[in-house]
Amino acid sequence: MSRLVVISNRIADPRKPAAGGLAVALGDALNKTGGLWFGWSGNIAEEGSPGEGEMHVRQAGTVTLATVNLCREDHDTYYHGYSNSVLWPVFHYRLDLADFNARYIAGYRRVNQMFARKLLPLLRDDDILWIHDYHLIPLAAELRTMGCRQRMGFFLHIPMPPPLIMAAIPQHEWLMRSFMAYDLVGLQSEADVSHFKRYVRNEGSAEEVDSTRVRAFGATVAVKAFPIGIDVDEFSRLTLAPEAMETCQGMREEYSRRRLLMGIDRLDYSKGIPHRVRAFRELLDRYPENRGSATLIMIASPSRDDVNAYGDLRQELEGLCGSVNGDYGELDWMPVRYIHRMVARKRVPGLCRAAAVGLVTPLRDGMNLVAKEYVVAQDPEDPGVLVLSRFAGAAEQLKEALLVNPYDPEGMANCIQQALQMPLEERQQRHQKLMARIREFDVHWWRKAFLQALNEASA
Ligand code: GDG
Repeated sequence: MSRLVVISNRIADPRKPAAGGLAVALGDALNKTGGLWFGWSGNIAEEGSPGEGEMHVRQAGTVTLATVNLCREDHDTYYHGYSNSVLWPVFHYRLDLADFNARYIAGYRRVNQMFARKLLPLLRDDDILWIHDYHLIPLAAELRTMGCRQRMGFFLHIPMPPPLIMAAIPQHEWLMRSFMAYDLVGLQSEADVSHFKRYVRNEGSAEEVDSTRVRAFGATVAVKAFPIGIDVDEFSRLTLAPEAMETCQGMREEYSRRRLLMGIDRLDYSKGIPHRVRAFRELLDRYPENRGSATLIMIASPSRDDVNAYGDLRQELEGLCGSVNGDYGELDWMPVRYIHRMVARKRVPGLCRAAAVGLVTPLRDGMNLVAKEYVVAQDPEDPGVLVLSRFAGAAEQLKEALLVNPYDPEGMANCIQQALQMPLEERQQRHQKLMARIREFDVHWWRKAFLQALNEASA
């Protein structure tokens, strides 16, 4: 069996419980092949020079973890700059938030070249490389230039934008050509696949070789949707563990006279958090029977605080929550509970289970794992209702959720009202169907399907 090499911006020790579903799934695959995981250490070396990072290699069971430090300039341009101030906003359709600073692309290329240089001596001839996410799009092309002939697959965790949005990035053609150095490009949804194919058709005169492979810019690549899943068994276990049960019980007691609605996200402008508060306000306005009862718990964990757009978002959200509480709150009822802190992973399923409505309303999202976690955490006898944005990749799979348009506060308020009033039998039926699909397409399915397609693509 070939050795698996995973490359991602950040790595996690797959043996640690805090690692999360993705790290565990990748860890399982790496363990089977005695694999290598390569990425940034998370450390910034204040003394280092651009394009030069010290590498550390250590063993975690059968898996080798290799990490590279970044100097301040590389961190600011590659990570904060091009990855999070160009690719993240544009791929989420937020051209207004993109900062096309010329320093950023130089840093992005420099770090990808450095990663390729550091990784190359660690590789064996029959390794299979699986590269993750928008930070590392050109890595395969850099490795190929250095003579690397191993099989290489790429998975994009965020959405692929339509061609005309992609074209706003000054280096769009270079970026899209970089994808062609892979044997397989995996995307989250069919919509993403169609955007990719439209781009290469329009800009690269692509020919379709078969249903998955396209030939463009002088190369052939397989492009396919692999909607990422969660580790259903692990999340179910977490849901029934004492910490989650206590959290759920505690919430139910504290809010015994209320109906709970819940949202949990990283505080990111793609997640539509202010839109959710506006829709909740609309709910209280249109359906006054919810006043004194409906309570929105919003956990928005801190994220990328030092990028400007995130500070603005935080202020907007604080203002919105304050105004709903000020306008509608009573001495014994606070409509919105907003928590800008990370909640312990063990408590997340308990929060989900206590909520009658799960609000997952991103403006654009590659997949959104919270939608799947919310469903898995429910009591099948008395499940809550998932209200899901049609702009989340998850909406392609989770048709039995109530699908909403987060830009339409009235429509969203009507859907939330429908969720709050949904009869038990309908809730159970929807939950059963959602659960079956989430279970079938879990994170292990995702990993196996991708690796099998990569084997086939490069056969
Ligand atoms: C990218 C893509 C795609 C959130 N707050 C807390 C917390 N979380 C956990 C959730 C969930 C995870 O973080 C978030 O996953 P998402 O999928 O929603 O979002 P991104 O971080 O944006 O991830 C996304 C994903 O990659 C995978 O491909 O689905 O579209 O953007 O697991 O539960 N966990 C804890 N405390 C919190 O406060 N412990």
